[in-house]
Amino acid sequence: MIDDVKIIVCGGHGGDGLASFSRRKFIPLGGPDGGDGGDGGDVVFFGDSNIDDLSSFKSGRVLAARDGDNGGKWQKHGKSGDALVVRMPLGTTIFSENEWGDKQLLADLITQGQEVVVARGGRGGFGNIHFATAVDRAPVKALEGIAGEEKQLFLEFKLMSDICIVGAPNSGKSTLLSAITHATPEVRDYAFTTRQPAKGVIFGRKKDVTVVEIPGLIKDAHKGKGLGNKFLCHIERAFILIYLLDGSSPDIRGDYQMLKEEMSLYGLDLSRKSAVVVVNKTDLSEVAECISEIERKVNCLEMPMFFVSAACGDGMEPLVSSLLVEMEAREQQVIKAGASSAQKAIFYPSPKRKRVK
Ligand SMILES: Nc1nc2c(ncn2[C@@H]2O[C@H](COP(=O)(O)OP(=O)(O)OP(=O)(O)O)[C@@H](O)[C@H]2O)c(=O)[nH]1
Ligand SMILES: [Mg+2]
Repeated sequence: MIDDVKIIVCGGHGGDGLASFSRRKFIPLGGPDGGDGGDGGDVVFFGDSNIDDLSSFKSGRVLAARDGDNGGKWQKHGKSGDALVVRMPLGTTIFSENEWGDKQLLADLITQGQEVVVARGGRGGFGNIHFATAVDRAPVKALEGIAGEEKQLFLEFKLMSDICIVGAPNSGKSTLLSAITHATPEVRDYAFTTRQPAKGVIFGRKKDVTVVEIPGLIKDAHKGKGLGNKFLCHIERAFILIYLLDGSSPDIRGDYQMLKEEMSLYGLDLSRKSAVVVVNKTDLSEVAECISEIERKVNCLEMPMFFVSAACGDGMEPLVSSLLVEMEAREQQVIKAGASSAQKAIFYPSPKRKRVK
């Protein structure tokens, strides 16, 4: 999965206006008839949920829209250049980058069908018919088209998910993902089977909920150990975090602390996320016998804790319904927040223009 890429976008060049004079039979002194150039096309990014990531974009690639055609005789307006519409995965943040590497946020593509113009096409030039005056009836002046905008863009992709599963390697993240969604990630009994984020969907009563598993985290992932911590960026957009712990681990408390530490070292803002702790592999007798001991060791007072066996499907029902209830509550909050921000909308009337007598 490619998470970031640099590309160049160029709006189309505006077509040139034409300086020409009417030379029709039986119309003497026909006057100027040069048409305007067509406008250059825009480069437009379109949010599309069918695109998975940025892997179809090569770094340094140039995306250019069509130029406008030049104006023609007989006041013919040049054809405007077609816009270049580029389909982007949802979750793409678009930054413009200057030559010193400073980035400026342009837009966040998060909804299906969202369109953002990232480079405007240049205007077409005027033909000489615009310059005819009472004094100068035969102007030879026509304007050239203007160049389209050219920008270097930095695109950053973070998965759009509602729930994200984090855990140590082999804790059963993929097994849990396949138990609660229709996804079929690879499950093996060795570490780092999952090397890229895997996605699944819980078909909810009102709304579908997207669940993502990110590759396993180990101590010092922030220093590049294991697969590193770069996948943590995909947690940023999730509403609920599942800390998945392997109940049969010799140091379950250490595993939990490690996950929390790696996330805080990455600098994630977890304050606005809900979290649950899920202890897996309760089908093993050594886990089933120590449930209260595990509860005491992990001691995650502030979070609900679930005991499940992802492989056998035990404990899935309460976990999934609690996740769906939490998601519905989140939805309501978002709707309320949207309504209150709409109430607070400030209307700035444009100042009245004074009439000059
Ligand atoms: N006994 C038991 N084994 C489980 C359970 N869930 C997963 N496993 C086993 O644990 C091993 C790892 O499972 P995965 O689902 O691949 O674990 P993961 O966390 O996705 O691992 P990575 O992708 O390598 O980080 C496999 O051998 C699974 O069969 C469970 O509930 N009970
Ligand atoms: Mg896995």
